[in-house]
Amino acid sequence: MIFDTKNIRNVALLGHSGCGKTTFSECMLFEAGDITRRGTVEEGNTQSDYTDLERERGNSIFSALMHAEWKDSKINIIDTPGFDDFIGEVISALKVADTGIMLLNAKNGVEVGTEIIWEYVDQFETPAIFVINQVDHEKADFDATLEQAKNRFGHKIIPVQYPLNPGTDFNTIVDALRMVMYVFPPEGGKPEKQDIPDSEISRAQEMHNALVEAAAENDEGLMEKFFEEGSLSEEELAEGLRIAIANQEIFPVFCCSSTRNMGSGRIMGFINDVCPSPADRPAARLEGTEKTLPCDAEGETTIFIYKTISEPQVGNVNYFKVYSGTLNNSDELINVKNRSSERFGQIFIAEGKNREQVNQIKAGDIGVTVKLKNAHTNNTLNVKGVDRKIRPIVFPEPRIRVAVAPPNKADMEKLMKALHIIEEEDPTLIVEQSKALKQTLLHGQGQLHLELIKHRIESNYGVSMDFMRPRISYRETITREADTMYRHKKQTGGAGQFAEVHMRIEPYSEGMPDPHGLSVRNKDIEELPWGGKLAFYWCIVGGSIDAKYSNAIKKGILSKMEEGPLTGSYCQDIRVCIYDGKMHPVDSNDMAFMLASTQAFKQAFKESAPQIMEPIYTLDILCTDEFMGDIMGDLQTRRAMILGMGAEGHYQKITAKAPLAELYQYSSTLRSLSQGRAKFHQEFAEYSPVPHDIQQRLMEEYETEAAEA
Ligand SMILES: Nc1nc2c(ncn2[C@@H]2O[C@H](COP(=O)(O)OP(=O)(O)OP(=O)(O)O)[C@@H](O)[C@H]2O)c(=O)[nH]1
Ligand SMILES: [Mg+2]
Repeated sequence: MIFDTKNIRNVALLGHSGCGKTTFSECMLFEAGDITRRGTVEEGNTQSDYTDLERERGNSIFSALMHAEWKDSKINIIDTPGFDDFIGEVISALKVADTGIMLLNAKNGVEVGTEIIWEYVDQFETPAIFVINQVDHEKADFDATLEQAKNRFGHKIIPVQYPLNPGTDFNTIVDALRMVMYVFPPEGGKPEKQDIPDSEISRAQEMHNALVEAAAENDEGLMEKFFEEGSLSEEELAEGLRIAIANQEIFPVFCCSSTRNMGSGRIMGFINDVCPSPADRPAARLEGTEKTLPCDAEGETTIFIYKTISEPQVGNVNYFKVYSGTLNNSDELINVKNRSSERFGQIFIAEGKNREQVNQIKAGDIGVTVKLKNAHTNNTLNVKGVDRKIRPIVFPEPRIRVAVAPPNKADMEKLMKALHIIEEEDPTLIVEQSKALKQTLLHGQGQLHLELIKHRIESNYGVSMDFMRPRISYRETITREADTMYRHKKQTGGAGQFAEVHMRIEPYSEGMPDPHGLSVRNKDIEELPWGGKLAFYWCIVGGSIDAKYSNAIKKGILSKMEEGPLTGSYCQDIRVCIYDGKMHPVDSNDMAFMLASTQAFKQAFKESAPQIMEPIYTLDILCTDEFMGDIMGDLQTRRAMILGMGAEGHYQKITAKAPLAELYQYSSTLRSLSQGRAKFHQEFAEYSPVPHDIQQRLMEEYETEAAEA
């Protein structure tokens, strides 16, 4: 069946892990008649959580695309994972969704995951509705959850419904939009409509009035009518709400029990009647131009890939949204990124793992394809002759890193190949071959994210990998002045080698005075590729060293700065003055001067109170009161410095600085300290000196390593 743009609804299910998104999606499919039995996450038989990993864990890891036909609409449902580690999946779903369905857990209220995800909903300006799920739970507190949502997300939160009897007896919802009461049979599904009892009328009426007012507020005509007649017809109300929701002026709130299948049908009805179609959303923004692209099935075809995943046997599976025009089976489109022409030999609509081939997908709709040659997440493909680029999804910076290596060195190439395949499909993973650390690093969103990548590599590509502590990118510098000289002399039969260099080294700082007692002939201040500076001053008087050797001398210094004398780390912020030396008319050459300066530098460095510097990161931690003590206590064991504490919403925010060396696997620690209810952000701040005992230990370790090598 082919759906017109105006009948398409793209919704993303969003919310903190465990609030019930996957269970809710199962209700939607069941109510729409797409499945005949509702699966559960416990049994591992839902449409959405179809990968082995998800079934084993009982959590969503990947976003899953499904669809339900409801009245006139095809509702594309993207069920997203709630775990923070998989935020990339949420972001890519939000890119193509036209409505976000934010589920709250009635027993927990607004959770950290809710907050994190809301930031993105806000950023994408996605219209949203809230569903307070799990109202059947014995600890469910609908009113408190609603209150928290209002406090957190503001006056735009307006309830449409409330459960009459939340808790284990739950079976009744009062609907203030339709002014009717739904009573569900024990097995859930289709409710019986009843009049709202007298005892509830005033509460329901008050809610109704708030909805009418909110609906009228954004439309002058409706406002007038509302003032004149004191009410609006059902159609007018729906129209007012439609505009208000599309403009993110209101966020209506529903309630539901997904395990009992009570409430999802009404929500789908609302999605059909009131939520925006892709054509009701602002035209898509394009890269590199002010022009925008309206969602019009009659336009020239443009599609955007929001997600790529490789499946064993199948290869790359690409999920895309048609932004303009209509994609027909066998169409050829050109990928803007690499100009490669791709034939869409098979296009599908999806139901989790299952795909159904179709002939056509119209603007606004979401589809799947396989066997494209060279197309990935964030690529735009156009019909020939069109050169549009949909603004790409911006994925978050990585938050943790780990070093990896195969247990068997010979498998390195195989491992890198597999990692690159996963990196290509998962934009929140970055694979780095660090020359400085001599390690392969994975940068990801969290421990779980990386664990799952390991699992996939092992099961799909038959190569294992070990996680190791990543080395720290230390820096070396000096804290006082030292003068030294070095003579390089070699007499081996024929031509000898001779060079003598006298140098002074000092800690470099911006705008420091000229060196005392020396006359500076030339200043060369070089930014080092790893940060910091080398100030190289030529202070030779009377031609004791020919200026033609200055380059070789600088090179000699740089070679040692690249592999510092203390631990082999980069050196930085040093001023070197070459002020005397000797040369030999026959035996001196570039090589001899390079060697002499390297040795002189190394010697001087050790005499100038050298200091190892370590990277310090700023941490912003958001948590609830109850976990503050434990989190602070843990920070104290990490050489952290607390910079500030204060309330942020109903959270506490701790700002601290801590050495990167102490933050290995911090995200896991924080998760277990807070039962998953804290979040943090870390950012490089500066280099600062390591304490004396650590410096000693690092130097000893380096020496042992060097001796073993
Ligand atoms: N009592 C009750 N339990 C529910 C309800 N909805 C979901 N659950 C349970 O909550 C747990 C988590 O449900 P999921 O549907 O996997 O939650 P999710 O939001 O998809 O979680 P992630 O995929 O990790 O983000 C399961 O044990 C469900 O059975 C509900 O309405 N009532
Ligand atoms: Mg899920």
